[in-house]
Amino acid sequence: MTIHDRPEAVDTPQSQSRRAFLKTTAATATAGLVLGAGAEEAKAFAYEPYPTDDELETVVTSCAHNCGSRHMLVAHKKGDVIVRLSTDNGAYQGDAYGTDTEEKPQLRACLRGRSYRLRLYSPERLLYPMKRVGKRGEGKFKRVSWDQALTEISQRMVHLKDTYGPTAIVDQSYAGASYGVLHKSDQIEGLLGRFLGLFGCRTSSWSVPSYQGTTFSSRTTFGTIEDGNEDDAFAHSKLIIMWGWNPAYTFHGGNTFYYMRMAKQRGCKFVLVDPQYTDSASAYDAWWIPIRPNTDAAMMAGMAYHIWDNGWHDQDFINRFTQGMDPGTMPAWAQGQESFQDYISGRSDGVPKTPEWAAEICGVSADDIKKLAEMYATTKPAALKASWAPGRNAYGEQYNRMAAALQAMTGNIGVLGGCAEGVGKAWHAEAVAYPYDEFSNVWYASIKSDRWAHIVLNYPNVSREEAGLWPRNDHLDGVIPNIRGIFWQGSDWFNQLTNINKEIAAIRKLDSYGEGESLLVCMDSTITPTGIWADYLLPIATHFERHDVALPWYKGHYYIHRPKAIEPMGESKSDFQVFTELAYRLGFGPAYNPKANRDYFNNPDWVDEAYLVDWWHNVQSHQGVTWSWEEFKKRGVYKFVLPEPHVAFRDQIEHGVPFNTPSGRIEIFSTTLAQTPDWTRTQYGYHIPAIPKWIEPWESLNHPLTEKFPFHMISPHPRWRTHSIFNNIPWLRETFSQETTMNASDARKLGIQTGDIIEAWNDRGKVVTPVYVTERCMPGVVVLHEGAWMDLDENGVDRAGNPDFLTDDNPSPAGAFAYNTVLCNIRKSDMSHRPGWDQLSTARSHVFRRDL
Ligand SMILES: Nc1nc2c(c(=O)[nH]1)N[C@H]1C(S)=C(S)[C@@H](COP(=O)(O)OP(=O)(O)OC[C@H]3O[C@@H](n4cnc5c(=O)[nH]c(N)nc54)[C@H](O)[C@@H]3O)O[C@H]1N2
Ligand SMILES: Nc1nc2c(c(=O)[nH]1)N[C@H]1C(S)=C(S)[C@@H](COP(=O)(O)OP(=O)(O)OC[C@H]3O[C@@H](n4cnc5c(=O)[nH]c(N)nc54)[C@H](O)[C@@H]3O)O[C@H]1N2
Ligand code: SF4
Ligand SMILES: [Mo]
Repeated sequence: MTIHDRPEAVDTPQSQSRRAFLKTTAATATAGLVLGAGAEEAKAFAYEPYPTDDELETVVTSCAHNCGSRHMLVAHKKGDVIVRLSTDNGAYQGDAYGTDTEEKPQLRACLRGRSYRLRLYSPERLLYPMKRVGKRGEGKFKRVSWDQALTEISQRMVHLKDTYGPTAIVDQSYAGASYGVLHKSDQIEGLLGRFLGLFGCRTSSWSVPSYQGTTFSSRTTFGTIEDGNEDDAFAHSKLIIMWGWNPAYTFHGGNTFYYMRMAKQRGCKFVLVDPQYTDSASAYDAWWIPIRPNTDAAMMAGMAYHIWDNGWHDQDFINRFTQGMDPGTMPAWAQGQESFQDYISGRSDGVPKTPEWAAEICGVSADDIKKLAEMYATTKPAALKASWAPGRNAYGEQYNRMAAALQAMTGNIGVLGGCAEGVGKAWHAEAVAYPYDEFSNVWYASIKSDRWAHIVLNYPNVSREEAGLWPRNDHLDGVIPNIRGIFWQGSDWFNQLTNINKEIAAIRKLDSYGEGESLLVCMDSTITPTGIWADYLLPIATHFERHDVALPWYKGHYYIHRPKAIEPMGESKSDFQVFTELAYRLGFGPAYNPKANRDYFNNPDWVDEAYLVDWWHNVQSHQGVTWSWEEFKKRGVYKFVLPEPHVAFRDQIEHGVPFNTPSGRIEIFSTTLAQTPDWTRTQYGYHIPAIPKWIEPWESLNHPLTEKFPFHMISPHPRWRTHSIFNNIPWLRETFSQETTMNASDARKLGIQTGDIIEAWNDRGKVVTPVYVTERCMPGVVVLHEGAWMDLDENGVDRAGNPDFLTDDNPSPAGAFAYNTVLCNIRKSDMSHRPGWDQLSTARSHVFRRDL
């Protein structure tokens, strides 16, 4: 039985207010018939659900999660209930209402942020600790006390560590609670890593799903991931190439779109290189160049060829700042080795990477490749913004390195209006209020994040390169972890990593070890698809219910105060409270949370405040902030005003400061890669060439496998969700739905029309969705957004349409997650799509609201 066909409606706050609404509207209608007599009733309707501002208390805070930005939310509350959310209107920093300038723009929330109240009070909200009573994945839980949950978890942890060693428990914290300074869930700086490290049992997860290939490229080429400009720099570009970038959907900064519009008004031209025509392209009237997914590095190689062929490159820049762009910039120790130009011209391998050569691979005509190359090389300054999605691919690192080579050969680095972005982290925020010390990133094994299931399934017959095992200098080097436990904190990774069916098989293997020999813990504010697979669910207070400071996401120069806007709902606690209490039970409480005592579990406020005050003092001394902590708390947001737009590598280019690479130059030819003798001894495991190269991915539209699976599926990030967060929000689901986008000619061949239900499948899994037929997606490509809450039927088909049932966990050499390297087939289906969450988990809070 599904939620939707329950005989009695479930009593949620929404349904209660709806009933109240219906009652009062009925009363109003009657009152309207007998004028005057029903005035009392009508008044009740006018005031009840919508209290006026004078009756409400206003609290400035920020939105949260791993969404591409960080905006202000203003909570208007009555008592302890948030009844309305609004956002920055220019007034909250003490400026006049409406202030919104190029130098100090408003931090206005998007549709997700504005609907946050529905997440806060959703029926999926976790209010009590829960313990699994059914099979893993079945979704059956019962309420237990905190004491019982933490006692059982700590006992099991000790047993697993004692029996299976210091690598038995995997840390799968992720970015759900990043971008706060105190209550963090990051892989390295997070609260879980320090907790498990001090406990002495931790396998960490080292690769980042977002952009591991890009990180590798940025670090290799520039020696840093801080290769980004602040958003306002875009307003100075004459040409912006959105390469696999859709800022109308996937934010990479809070005001990117605003500054790009400013560029447009000043005459900037826009290009989109993407298999789909996006809303960003339509907003800026961009020239759309549809490209076969995964073939970007080939197209870029063709552009490099054409730029050299016509002498449009910036030789002076190349000579002064790069290593290995051409034979003349090869280091003395590598004379005679292959430079980038040797490769592009074909001198080294006999294959000139001409636009014609590239056209065969990427499906873009040689003429268009030439035209774009000319535009990019001859328009100054030009921003080639090579986003992460095309790098979220097999050999994705090659695409990002190739983009960096183009940015460098045209001299667009360190220049206002240019762009060196790979990862694109810009202004440097003071990120950690909580102790970040020798205990913060202790691990006994570190694996590529999405290989945990492969390791469990094949243990102990797993090679270090299959696991992506990070090298160590002690007896644990090369030891494959015997994984027996997982902590999910701030992550819905079971739903978000690659190849979910393989993860499910891994859970079944853990089951086979017997009750008590494995442990799955999920800490979250809502019941999630991952939580469904856990043994214990620990309810976590949201950022409205604990004290913190919000950080900008990659771009932006401001801090937003996050007071405790309301008391924690139900029995929820912050992650920090839970880990501290567990640490006390395991014997290292004071070391874990040095400012606290054990009372922290019940009274966290003064400790949190003490950490935040220390952090603010740091900010004051490092960043020239003049406000006191009290002033910051009063005003709610501190916006820095920079003397000029922040442009990455300006100092290197204008003042000769060396790049942070071994040679001090932009390394197109990488010193480190050229000098790596044995790749199997690195975390990467496989050979990576010293210069960027086109390498055929293991699945693409050029592959013979298209006989069986003729469509290439890409899975971008949705506008109406932050990954999986907000999937359960009715308002947002009304604006967009989970659907597969496909080209009209493909649909015609398959007899499919918009609104039909289709199934998409490959050897790894099958999903069901409605279809949207359009010319905005190129033939052969289908688009399905990531983050749908999986919903398996009895045959193992995902009726919700989560693309990670089709993705592959194969490791790309530099660690890129190959989310967009997927072939599949499509057909019309008579199975139903289940966009909501049909599976009734007994951990959903409304079950308890009703029963208690
Ligand atoms: N097919 C496909 N899959 C993808 C991608 C893709 O492009 N295609 N993209 C990948 C990328 S780039 C990413 S970053 C990942 C994201 O993967 P995840 O990080 O797993 O995704 P989220 O849905 O953001 O999950 C974060 C979870 O943290 C919880 N949370 C939020 N705040 C807190 C808190 O304070 N404490 C605790 N304990 N929990 C909290 C949220 O409720 C949510 O369940 O997805 C990846 N998956
Ligand atoms: N609304 C929203 N914003 C977000 C997030 C979110 O979940 N929701 N997540 C945030 C996070 S954690 C991340 S990592 C970033 C991700 O940011 P991005 O990686 O930039 O975003 P995506 O949405 O994955 O993809 C952007 C575009 O790349 C195209 N694309 C896909 N594959 C290819 C390819 O092979 N070649 C080319 N040329 N184009 C391709 C897609 O069609 C899409 O239009 O977004 C952040 N912003
Ligand atoms: S972009 Fe992110 S921080 Fe901003 S309002 Fe939307 S969800 Fe919230
Ligand atoms: Mo990401």
